[in-house]
Amino acid sequence: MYNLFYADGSAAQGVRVILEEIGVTYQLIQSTIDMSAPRPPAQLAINPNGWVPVLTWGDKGMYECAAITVFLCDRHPEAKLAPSIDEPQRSLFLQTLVYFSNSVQTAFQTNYYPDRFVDTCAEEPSAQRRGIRRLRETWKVIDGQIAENKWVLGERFSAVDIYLFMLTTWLAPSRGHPTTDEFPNVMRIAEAVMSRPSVQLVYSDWIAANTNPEM
Ligand SMILES: N[C@@H](CCC(=O)N[C@@H](CS)C(=O)NCC(=O)O)C(=O)O
Repeated sequence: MYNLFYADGSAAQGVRVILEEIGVTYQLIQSTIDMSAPRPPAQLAINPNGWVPVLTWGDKGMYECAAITVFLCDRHPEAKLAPSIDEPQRSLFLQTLVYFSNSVQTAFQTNYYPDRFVDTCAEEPSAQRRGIRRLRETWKVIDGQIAENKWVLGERFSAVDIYLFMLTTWLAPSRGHPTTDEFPNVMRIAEAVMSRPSVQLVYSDWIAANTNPEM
């Protein structure tokens, strides 16, 4: 039994999809990404940074979405969401997850949370613009890496495809972000991931708001 500190629109949604794919019992503990709202004390006890996702099981807990992803995939190998440590695609699995976490997510953060990257309010618009440019740069790298592959790892679906989908939902044209139209290989995988029942459940609100039912 897992507990997931959760907020819609956050990286906790990706972890929730993985829990659904594994088919394990879990409980959502409502948290928030609203910077002016308090976090549950039990969440802060594990992650003093205040962000989600935070996963707990028994008397243990952890944070960092990419680390949680690897942890859950390894703990539930029967779900076949990741190559095992002796399979050849393991290196690309780890490389892409860490790149998502430290490069693509940082580009998002530079745009969404510019105050974390610059010293004064006056510099924030510049950081936000750089974040948008960095989004283009990093998604382009991923698009090139995917090339003609069916999934990020080639023929095999994995948790890194779920992670990719989650990150695409944060692309906000209203903020000047690129759209997935600019990254056709990314878009192809995101659309394939979206048809999975786990994603339809967890992202039902996002899908209703962002897709055209006639398509
Ligand atoms: N590196 C962390 C970043 C998590 C993160 O930025 N979470 C955002 C939502 S996607 C959040 O909780 N923001 C509110 C806050 O930072 O207080 C991870 O990948 O888990």
